[in-house]
Amino acid sequence: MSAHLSTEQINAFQEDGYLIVPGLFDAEEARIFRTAAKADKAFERHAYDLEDGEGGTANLVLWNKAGEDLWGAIARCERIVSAMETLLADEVYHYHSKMSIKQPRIGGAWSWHQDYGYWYQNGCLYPDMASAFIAVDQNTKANGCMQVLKGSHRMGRVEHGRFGDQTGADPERVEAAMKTMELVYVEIEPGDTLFFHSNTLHRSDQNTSDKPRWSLICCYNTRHNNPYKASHHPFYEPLEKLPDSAIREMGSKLFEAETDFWDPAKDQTVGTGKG
Ligand SMILES: O=C(O)CCC(=O)C(=O)O
Repeated sequence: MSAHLSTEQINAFQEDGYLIVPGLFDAEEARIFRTAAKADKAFERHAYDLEDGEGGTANLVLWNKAGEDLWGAIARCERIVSAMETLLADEVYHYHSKMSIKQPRIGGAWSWHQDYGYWYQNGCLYPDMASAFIAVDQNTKANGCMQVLKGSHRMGRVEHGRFGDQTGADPERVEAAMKTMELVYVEIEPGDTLFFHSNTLHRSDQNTSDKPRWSLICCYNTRHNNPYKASHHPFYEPLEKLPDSAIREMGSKLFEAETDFWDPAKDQTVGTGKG
């Protein structure tokens, strides 16, 4: 599928704060993602736990550099990067990627938050940032698919922190927003992609099913929004785009050799572990 977004798709992203592109990656590419992800022991070794406070545990594997491997090829592919540049109206660079893993029955929930709620702390002046959430497994309500609050990016950044026993966006604001904005469950098939703005409120439930829910999330910042201070995510550096065909070519290459995984225990800079 080409990277070209229609005017309707661009308008929908601007209006709603998200855009779902079914089949952005075809069945063969989706099969490569799933096979490579599940076979790669690096994900087991580098995954860290995020307790959801309700008895579940979400796992995250995070890396900053989009390298010369399959995961780098996805993050750098023309299809995603050009779409991001269209949606954010500037050159973009790779801010980080992460594999969000919810194991069957125990995979944890994510509470309501905006990514910019956290990325703001990293010295990014503008919310001109976005993510591409690519389904590796089928994402359903039962296995804890993403939920977005349609149009919530237009609220601007909501205060984030610890509120009672919850961490995330201010629950009073979220509750008010939920009265006027539509809650959308992003049930998608492998290879389908959700583009979402960094101020879009999102969450997901625990995985109560027998099926895993793995999703790859590639996050981008714009060149004009180069952070004014150092954090656990990078400053602007030009992203070398790859042709879409690189995904199939890289499919068989090793993952870990190229990837500089982030370990929260070894990093003293500000960071919540939530990406
Ligand atoms: O994987 C999910 O369900 C949510 C992940 C997320 O919100 C995040 O990484 O910021």
